[in-house]
Amino acid sequence: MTRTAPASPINRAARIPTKTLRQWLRDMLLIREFEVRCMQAYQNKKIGGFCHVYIGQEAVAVGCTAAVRPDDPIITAYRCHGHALARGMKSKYCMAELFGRIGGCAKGKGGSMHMFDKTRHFYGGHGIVGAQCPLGTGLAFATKYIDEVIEGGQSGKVTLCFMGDGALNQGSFHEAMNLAGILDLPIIFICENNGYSMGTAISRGTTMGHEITSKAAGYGMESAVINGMDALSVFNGMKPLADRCRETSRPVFVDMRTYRFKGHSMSDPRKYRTKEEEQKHEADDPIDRLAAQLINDQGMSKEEYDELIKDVRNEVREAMEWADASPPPPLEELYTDVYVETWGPYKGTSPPMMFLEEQAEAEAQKSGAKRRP
Ligand SMILES: Cc1ncc(C[n+]2csc(CCOP(=O)(O)OP(=O)(O)O)c2C)c(N)n1
Ligand SMILES: [Mg+2]
Repeated sequence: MTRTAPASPINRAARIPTKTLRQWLRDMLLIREFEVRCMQAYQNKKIGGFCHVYIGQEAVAVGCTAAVRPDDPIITAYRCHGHALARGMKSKYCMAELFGRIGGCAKGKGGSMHMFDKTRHFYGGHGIVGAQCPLGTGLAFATKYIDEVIEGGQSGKVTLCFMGDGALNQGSFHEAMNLAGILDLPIIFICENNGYSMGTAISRGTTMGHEITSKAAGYGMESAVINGMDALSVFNGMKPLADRCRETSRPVFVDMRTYRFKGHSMSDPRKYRTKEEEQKHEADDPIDRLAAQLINDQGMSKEEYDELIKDVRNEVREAMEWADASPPPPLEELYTDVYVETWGPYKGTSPPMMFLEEQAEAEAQKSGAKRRP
């Protein structure tokens, strides 16, 4: 399956500070390195269950996250390591979750498909195709309700709800789109359109697969097509949509054109597409593209680029060592965090180490700042 994504406008990098672009490049390199090591760890049986890597789609999570505020909620499907890292989850907690260890963000009980970081307003990681669409709609409803009804002000947050193109045919997607439209909810549905739902090409499984923004028209919703293989196009396309969504509290749908370089999951022989097709897309690597922009237009040296690569390699190596040293969850954990024990806000039985460590770090920083004259 070969499709053409919209061309990227030439060098709009100038408007974005070099420091920011370099951070995006680091984030994308980190995701790539993380996923490559994750595939190796899976083959070495360090990771069990299902595992879906994000290689090729890095520009989407990084560019979209950069277009919103850190406290705007994000929710996604099961291909979720990249989004968690882009939102700022430390790689060691993400890797420990994949390893099924107690140090993981969900105490090792969620695994690859269930990354979650409430402190960073990252609400998963969901394994059921399309399940996150109504949940994302609920998040948008909650922020609007808090802002307008409880605080008595104006709705001021934007929820990003990512999904794969396979979700387009789920009832939950359409119910969510309808509700978001009728209730004027501040949510952006981002369809990471990589052209395949497992081994089914979009043209074979989805009506109007060549123009999926037509789905939004039925719900009276603004929509856009964005080149997801270019971080700058993602940011420049998403930023005005997010700003407008925040201001007007009207939902948006985005056809984010992208491509996954690897199989659907670790056990996919990719017989449904040709080597030539894969090579064509791999030649349009979003990381190479941003690196070239930084080197050619923003004065980044080859040495600086190599340094970034070295830096993320070290970080992921340390994350793997940390994850490996973390013990498996004790048996009693089987019975916790399953049902609410009492009515009221659910607090969980014991917060994950990630939450406790980061809370302690934040408190130490606060008291350190107070002590300084
Ligand atoms: C309701 C439901 N049906 C079927 C599955 C099995 N399944 C897992 S992933 C997948 C394909 C989803 O493809 P897409 O949404 O395009 O996401 P991508 O893998 O391309 O990121 C299917 C059918 C599931 N998890 N949930
Ligand atoms: Mg897909």
